[in-house]
Amino acid sequence: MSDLEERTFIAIKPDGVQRGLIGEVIKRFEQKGFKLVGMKMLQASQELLHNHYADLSTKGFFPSLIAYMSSGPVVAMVWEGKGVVKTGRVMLGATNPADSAPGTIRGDYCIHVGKNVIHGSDSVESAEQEISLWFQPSELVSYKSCAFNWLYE
Ligand code: DAT
Ligand code: MG
Repeated sequence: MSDLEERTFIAIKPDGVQRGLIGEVIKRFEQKGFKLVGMKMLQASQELLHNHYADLSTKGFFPSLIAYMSSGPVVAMVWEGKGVVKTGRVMLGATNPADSAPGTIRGDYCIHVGKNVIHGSDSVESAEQEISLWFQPSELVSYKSCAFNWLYE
């Protein structure tokens, strides 16, 4: 797979949806130059969230994290492009908004780690796992068959 086809899983959390930040998040990734290859709005099930955050299951904040993530609909997305996993994390900002730089999504739009607006995969491996957890292959598009050349290819 070409490095131009790297993919990451991004999810706008329930607080981001409630605060009207869907368009702002999409705008930032789109204008950066990444390609949207999958998107859906859903109310995440307990099972899905337990799988998604399995590595945090022993943390004290795990129950409140699951309750928060299931408190309303989320927007699940897959974005594609060179370095999208790492750059996506930079665009999100640090996990704790107290440490997130201004100009990042978390730095600009939140103040509490328990309501930090957005999720992004932290490695290529976890991105692949999260994408397969949240999406069926048929829900993702490919730009390969397009009759035009993408700007950066
Ligand atoms: P990230 O979302 O930046 O990958 P993570 O994977 O360590 O961070 O944690 C997942 C989410 O869990 C995070 O976005 C918010 C919540 N969380 C992390 N640490 C927390 C803490 N100390 N208290 C409350 N919630 C926390
Ligand atoms: Mg994480």
